[in-house]
Amino acid sequence: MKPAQRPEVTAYVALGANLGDAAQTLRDALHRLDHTPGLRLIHASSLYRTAPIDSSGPDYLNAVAEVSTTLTAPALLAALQAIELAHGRERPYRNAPRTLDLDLLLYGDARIESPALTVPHPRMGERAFVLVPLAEIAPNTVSPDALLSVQGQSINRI
Ligand code: PH2
Ligand code: MG
Ligand code: MG
Repeated sequence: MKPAQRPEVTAYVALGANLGDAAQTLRDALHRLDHTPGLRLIHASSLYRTAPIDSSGPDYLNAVAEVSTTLTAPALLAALQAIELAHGRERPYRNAPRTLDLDLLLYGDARIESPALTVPHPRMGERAFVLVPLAEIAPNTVSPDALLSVQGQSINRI
């Protein structure tokens, strides 16, 4: 008998990088997302150059991807971490500069609070580098008030 097919869920993933060739890294990560079993890339935002927030090092490049997935949220998180590792991600300390960061922002309308994963992402509402690219591809998920509240943060579409 065929295993039961899980329903497709629309999820949003934030991409960030500020070490190495960040633009190439983000493009490669989008390609890997689309080639992960159980995952399809639906939309990718533009790339944005952003000043580090609570972090150090060079400016970041950030983007957001919409994916459609039959993976559970923990399996999607594991797939994101595998792509980070493939790009040589190290975690010497919190918010350290990084070759690649992939954060799960939204997973359908799920609310998840486990030791490994909180969805919606707890800090997404405070960060222009998440809200602006998310609003580009999924305007209904971001309120005008939220966008106004991050207006002072430096972000430029490239
Ligand atoms: N990620 C962080 C902390 N600070 N700042 C910018 N501009 N872009 C990021 O992706 C970023 C950050 C933690 O993941
Ligand atoms: Mg992050
Ligand atoms: Mg992360």
